[in-house]
Amino acid sequence: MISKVKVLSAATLLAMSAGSVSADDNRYIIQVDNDHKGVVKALAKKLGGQLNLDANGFFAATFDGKSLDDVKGLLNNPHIRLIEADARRVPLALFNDDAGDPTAQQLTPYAVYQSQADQVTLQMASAKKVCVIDSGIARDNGETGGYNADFDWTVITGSSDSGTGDWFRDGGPHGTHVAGTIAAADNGFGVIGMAPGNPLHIVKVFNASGWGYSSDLAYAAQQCSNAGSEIISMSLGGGGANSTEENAFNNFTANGGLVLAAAGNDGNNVRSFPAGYESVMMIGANDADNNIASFSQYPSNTKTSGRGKNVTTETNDGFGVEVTVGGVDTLSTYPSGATSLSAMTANGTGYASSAMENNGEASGSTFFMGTAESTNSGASGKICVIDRGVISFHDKVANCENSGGIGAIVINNEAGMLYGTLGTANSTSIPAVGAALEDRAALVAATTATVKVGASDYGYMSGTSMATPGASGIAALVWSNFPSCTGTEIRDAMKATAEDQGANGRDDYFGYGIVKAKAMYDYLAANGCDGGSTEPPTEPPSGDLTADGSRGKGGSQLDINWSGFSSSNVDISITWSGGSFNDTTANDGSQSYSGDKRTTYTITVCEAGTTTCATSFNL
Ligand SMILES: [Ca+2]
Ligand SMILES: [Ca+2]
Repeated sequence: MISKVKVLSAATLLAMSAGSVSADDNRYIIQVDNDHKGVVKALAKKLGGQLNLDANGFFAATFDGKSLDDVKGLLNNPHIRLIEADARRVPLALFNDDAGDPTAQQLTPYAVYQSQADQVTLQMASAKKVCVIDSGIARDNGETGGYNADFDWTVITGSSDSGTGDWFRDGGPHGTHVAGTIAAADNGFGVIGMAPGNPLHIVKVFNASGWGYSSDLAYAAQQCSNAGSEIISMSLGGGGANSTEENAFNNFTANGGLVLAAAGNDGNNVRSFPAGYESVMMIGANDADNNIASFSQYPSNTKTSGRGKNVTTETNDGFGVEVTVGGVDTLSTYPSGATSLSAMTANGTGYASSAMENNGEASGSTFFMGTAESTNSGASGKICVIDRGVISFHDKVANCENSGGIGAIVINNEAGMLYGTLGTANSTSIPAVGAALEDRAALVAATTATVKVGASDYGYMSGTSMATPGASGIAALVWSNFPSCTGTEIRDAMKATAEDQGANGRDDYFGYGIVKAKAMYDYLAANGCDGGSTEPPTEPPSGDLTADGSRGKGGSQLDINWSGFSSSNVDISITWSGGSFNDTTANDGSQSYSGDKRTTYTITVCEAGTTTCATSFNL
């Protein structure tokens, strides 16, 4: 079949490098026919424009201090098709954490946006207590005394264990991180949980030096129940089923509760327990780009048991991963000062950064040093803004410091965040952070900046351990709005409304897909606790029509195929985080588009002019 490549319009293509839009940088896109581009460029230059980019059918230019209307007024030329603001893109991922300093502002982790938890309100009067069986929680604040202000301690209870000690002292940061993902308070700083301020019961079954046993979990389930919990969240697991343990979770579920546990982090198809019990909802992890996490275990939902002539196989959703939630580089709470984190602002706006070296905090005017291959007295007393390349990170930061610089920002020279260190022979002492290439223009243009590297109460962890409390928090959040539902009904609603990812339909990696809180809410509001007889609203129509696709040309070409359509044309709809594109084309079975290789697209093919469509798929 002949491959046709349709280039989306220039403006659409630019918009496809998805991400958040920043403040206006006085930079504009001017669409112009190529024959007259030279004339228009000359005009733009004459009127004070600085050319940023020259492309087929358009160019981009900066007009300092000019608004869009100003530029439209200035460039009044018949060969110009369109002038529009050139919005800044930060294509780090489909979903991003808020950038900033969590001691000064509240940061929303990406998984909250990805799962729509920010679109549903927790009803505290009917909140469901979540029992967190983990390594305890850090209640005391080591720095200032008093209680850790990231949590609402009036709604947190716990059970201590003679072997592991007090529930309110952390046995390693794991339990505190997990609890923050569920319920970190909405208090203006730090991070925010999926169900901020939700009641918790903490059962400490392991600590930094050891794991618990099946009997511990069976006993813990009873403690959860006795404390009035209706959800159990377990970011733990291991091999081997155990009937005492399974019975404990069966009972909890039969009494109307909901139990969730991690699929495991070995990146294989082994079934972990307790997640592998039918009564326990197994949670996998996805990343900020809607991809499955490489470590997320993917057991089949078919179980074989018995021997010889008595072999039986049984297929049940409960044996495999049921849904996923963001669990790669999850930002959450740590015990006081137990991790390190960087923060950076430029002209007062927070930008993503990575800690390179040297604890400290610096704030002042900026000085752009290029690649900083030598000292420069202009950097004295200032924050050095430095490009990656030519010499080592260490030597760049040393040249900044030896020039009198007080802090350093090293900007990547390829897409994405710069993660680096200054090496074991580090001789510098000023705080140094890495920055993303996508933020270069803003950082170079900024006149002031702050850089902070230091011990932090907030930091990152990755694992199905991070996805599980995400799912538990979302369950609590949505359930509080429909308190008469059972835990099993909440579990069913979560599956029915998850966003399908990976292979079409339920698959072993994603289960039913990525949890979407608002879709869950809408589904329960429309259909009642039992889901009613109507199809879930987000379930794509299906039939004999099929559509799929692949990526070509280094990932930037979207090759789409379909079959079973009877109309002479088909409607193709392409959506991505922050945009959409529609096209009607001949029903000849294939079509290609160019896109951005870093962006995930959802593609739907329909009979032209109808809502009869093949199941949507992602590229
Ligand atoms: Ca299960
Ligand atoms: Ca799937």
